[in-house]
Amino acid sequence: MGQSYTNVGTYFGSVNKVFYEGKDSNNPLAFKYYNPEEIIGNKTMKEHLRFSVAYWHTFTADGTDPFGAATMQRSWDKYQGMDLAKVRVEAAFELFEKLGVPFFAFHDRDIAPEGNTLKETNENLNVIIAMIKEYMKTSNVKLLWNTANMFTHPRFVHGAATSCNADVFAYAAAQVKKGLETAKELGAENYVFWGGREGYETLLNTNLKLELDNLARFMHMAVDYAKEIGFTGQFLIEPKPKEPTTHQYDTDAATTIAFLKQYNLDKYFKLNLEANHATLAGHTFDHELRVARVHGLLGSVDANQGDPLLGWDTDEFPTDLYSTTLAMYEILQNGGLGCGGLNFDAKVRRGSFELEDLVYSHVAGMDAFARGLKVAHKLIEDRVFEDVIAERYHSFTEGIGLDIVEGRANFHTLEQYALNNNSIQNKSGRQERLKAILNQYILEV
Ligand code: XUL
Ligand code: CO
Repeated sequence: MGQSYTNVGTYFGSVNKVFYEGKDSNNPLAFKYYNPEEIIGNKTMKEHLRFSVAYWHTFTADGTDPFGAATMQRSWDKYQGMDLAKVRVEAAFELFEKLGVPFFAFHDRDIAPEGNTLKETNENLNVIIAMIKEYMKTSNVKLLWNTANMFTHPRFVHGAATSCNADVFAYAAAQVKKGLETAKELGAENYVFWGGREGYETLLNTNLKLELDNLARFMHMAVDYAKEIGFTGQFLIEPKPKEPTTHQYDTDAATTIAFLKQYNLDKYFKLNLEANHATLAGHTFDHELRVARVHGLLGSVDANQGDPLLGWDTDEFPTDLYSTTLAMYEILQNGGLGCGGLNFDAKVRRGSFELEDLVYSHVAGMDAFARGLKVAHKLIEDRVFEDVIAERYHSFTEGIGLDIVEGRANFHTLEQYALNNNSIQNKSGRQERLKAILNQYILEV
């Protein structure tokens, strides 16, 4: 095990391992709904939910915002550079263990600082990757995914794979090459692309066609290199409509699916869908999950929520039971997330600066999804919406509807039918009634 900088196991001070105590517990450091071994349907809660801690928000972020300085108080604050990077690994594995989460996720630059050259940067990474690998041997925690941060450094000012500068494209390729080697080395279950700066500000200086073609070329190169080194994890792409660029190329699930299909990438990629990105795109989270699901491309989830009063990506911990229930409904209908998981791409608020808040926030998110899982499972078991939907589309199971569905109808036959049919009758969609039933389930299951 790597060098210990303080006493391993004490970064979170008095916080002990978090256990399930049930809904009547007053213990803020206990799960009220997440009972990892409880069987729901055919799997345990732990297997269904596949929780992951995001390294960047939890161990790297300091609470800086566009208006103010860092606020976070962290027991690893006093270190710098590579020492800080090493201490963060120790703190990270302590928290994973205390929360009992099976996964974590990181960007390359979260775990190790950049050096003066790419070579130095990769050497820094190698040290930390080796340390993480040692820790993974003695813990039950696996890497859900890693990714490359190609948005923070000024070299990415015009993008990475969609930069107007071929030197930047080459640098980004080298960075993802290293990322895939890291994924292979640490046994990552997925590799994520979030197009941080892959978009544009104005068409007045942008060759949109070349940028999209280059983005696809870049992803094909990644797929080829993964094959070459034998990395068999799932490739994921994470849609987001705006922020940091005005027009992000991977705006939402539908746009991203069209891109993947246009460039023959859909057999290699699935989607990693984030709740706050969905709402920024003007969609609900469950809409994005449904769109990906019906295309067979639902891969993984960045579990968080936005603030409806703010128009930016606040990455709050998910506590909205409506959203977690409807998300779990889509995930269960998808037959689970396969090798994906629920990654808390979420940060404590700037005012929640104490170390314990990192634990409270994860407990809140895990409980909200556990409850969502239970409610969604019961809704499906009772066929609450399935029967309503089957009845609503009944007209497509017989007569002219069946002809349409089975490809026997055309504009001639349909015109003939319409001319002879003088009594179109619609039925109520019963939206409010259904929402009341959903409330009953959320409150009573
Ligand atoms: C940014 C975001 C990223 C990705 C990984 O909004 O969600 O953290 O999840 O790069
Ligand atoms: Co995300």
